[in-house]
Amino acid sequence: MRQVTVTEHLLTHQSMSASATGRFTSLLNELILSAKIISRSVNKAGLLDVLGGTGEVNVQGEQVQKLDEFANSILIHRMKRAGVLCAMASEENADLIPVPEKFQRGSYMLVFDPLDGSSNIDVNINVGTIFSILKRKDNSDKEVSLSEILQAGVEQVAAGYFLYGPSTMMVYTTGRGVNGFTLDPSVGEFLLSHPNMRIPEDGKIYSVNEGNQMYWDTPTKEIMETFRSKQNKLGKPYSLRYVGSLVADFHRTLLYGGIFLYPMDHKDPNKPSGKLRLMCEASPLSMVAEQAGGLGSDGSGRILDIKPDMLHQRVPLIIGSKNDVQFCIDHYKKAS
Ligand code: AHM
Ligand code: MG
Repeated sequence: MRQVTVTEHLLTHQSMSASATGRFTSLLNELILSAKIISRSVNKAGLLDVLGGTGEVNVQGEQVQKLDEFANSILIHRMKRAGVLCAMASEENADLIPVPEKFQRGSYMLVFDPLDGSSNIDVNINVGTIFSILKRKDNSDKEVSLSEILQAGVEQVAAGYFLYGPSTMMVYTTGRGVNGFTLDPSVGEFLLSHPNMRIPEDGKIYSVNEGNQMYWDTPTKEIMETFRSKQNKLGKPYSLRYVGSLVADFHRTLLYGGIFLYPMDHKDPNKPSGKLRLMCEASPLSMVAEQAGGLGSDGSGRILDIKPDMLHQRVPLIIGSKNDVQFCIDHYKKAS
């Protein structure tokens, strides 16, 4: 069977678009190269001096892992030079990352989580890179302002992730379905392995950090109780799977169906909130979910409709099979 590389797939896809300029392909190609470099280091993590923390705490108040820092610097270094971006934002950086004037600039903006799930890296569990691609609304030469990147997820031009697991995979969408590619390390190419991915409409798996139960509100507790009892559509408990790496938990949900939840909690009693970040985690994965026939919600509406007020805004995230997510939305509505 003839195998299609991600570049071939991109070019075929792009030639179908009247506004194609090749710039988007350049962007994705540079992103793919960055991911290959990150993948190489993740695969050898136990052999290189890259395990453990740097001793620093990032803008999210979390320990920075050495591989977090490595992945972040690779992405910033390469993507600045791609010639197609005007700004970036990373989960690891407090502020917008402008593309300096000395580099060629374009109108795309890239938001990313360089190494999602990195607290798992020392125990050799899957991690990933999540990306969201936006476009600047006006074509001015002025420096990009923060408000220009604070766009709702519905405005994303493309979104997806790289999963560094037993195989390295790239899953992405440009708004015309979702395709998955697997890195063949012997040829160094991502090959189309999962064309036109679809999330089953119903699932049998729920995925949540059950250890947070005491911090949930009543409707959230009731939702989880439904999944783990006979009160659900299966008439028996759902299976529980929780890796603690969003990309890995999402990827399983995309393939097998079911639901992933990181609901709002009251860990900080003065400030109930979700944990996951809207712009670099929830929005890109919700675009993938919707394009695969699933849903991404904060419990009341579509994640993709939320316009961020801040770069590092956090949201509750309920994502996966359409009917499972809808059940949660309906339950929250009934309870309100
Ligand atoms: P991060 O590794 O980019 O900081 O992401 C946060 C991670 C997600 O990958 C995962 O879904 C979640 O945090 C797990 O959180 P918890 O340990 O609270 O269950
Ligand atoms: Mg993350």
